[in-house]
Amino acid sequence: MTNWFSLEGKTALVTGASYGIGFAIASAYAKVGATIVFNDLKQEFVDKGIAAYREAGIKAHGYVCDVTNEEQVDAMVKQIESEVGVIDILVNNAGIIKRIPMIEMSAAEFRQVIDVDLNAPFIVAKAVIPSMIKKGGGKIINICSMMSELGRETVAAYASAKGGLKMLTRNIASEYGEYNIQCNGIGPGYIATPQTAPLRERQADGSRHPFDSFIIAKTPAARWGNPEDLQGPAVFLASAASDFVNGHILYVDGGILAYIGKQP
Ligand code: NAP
Ligand code: GCO
Repeated sequence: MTNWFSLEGKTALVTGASYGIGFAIASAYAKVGATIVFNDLKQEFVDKGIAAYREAGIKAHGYVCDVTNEEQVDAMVKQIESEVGVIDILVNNAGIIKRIPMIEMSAAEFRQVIDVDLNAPFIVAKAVIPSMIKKGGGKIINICSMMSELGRETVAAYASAKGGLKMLTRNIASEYGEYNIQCNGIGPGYIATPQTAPLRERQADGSRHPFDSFIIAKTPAARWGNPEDLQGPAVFLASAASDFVNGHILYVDGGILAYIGKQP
């Protein structure tokens, strides 16, 4: 019986994976046989990440790289190819958010979010695709968002980037599908990580943050997601099980996008 979900012999680069969603996805890949490579902005975080992977029994390769910097990305990919091997699986996970009302947001702040959340996935995918073509194929998984489909107050830049990332995903699928490259997205719902910590902080009186209560009412699963909830879908999209899935955004959201929300 073919093990559809094995990543034995594959090298996976997960960007921004010292912790959070990226760490969970990379850890799952290691459990099904992949060699793990990740990057972060600072050596301190790379070192912490390597230690965290080691604690989980995983030997990870870590590199310092700002994914918005094309020169650094090209150099990192070349270094990975010579030190570890050709990248078979790319997860464009690194991302930032700035929650600022649009008319109070500077153009520089808007550009910074677009740079990390949209330009960088383009830069990194562009760097890895040529070797994937030479090798006969590969998998690219872009971490999209509920905001690839929905807007909300204060996240104009983030939603614009994640909406663009959905279409970049579809375009890479369209342009490189003939080279046996599958490019898909994962659209996580609201996941408990450092990025969403401000939305879950307890109030002074110990009560739930209003947004915390809102998300629970909007989610059929009636809970926030955990990074581990994304591991199975991420393995599916990185494995042979999804070789005919291309240009698809897989929403892992507990049902938010299907649900009008619980009556108050
Ligand atoms: P997180 O906890 O904020 O972690 C983001 C990671 O990206 C950090 O390791 C960060 O490194 C790294 N990073 C940021 N800018 C970078 C750059 N220029 N170069 C290299 N690395 C960079 O975020 P998360 O919650 O795990 O989210 C991961 C991805 O999932 C993001 O794309 C996010 O938009 C998306 N997402 C999150 C949720 C959620 O509810 N949490 C839901 C949907 C989608 P530093 O630590 O050095 O800053
Ligand atoms: C926010 C949250 C969301 C999540 C995620 C939802 O401020 O609304 O940060 O954007 O991070 O993207 O899918």
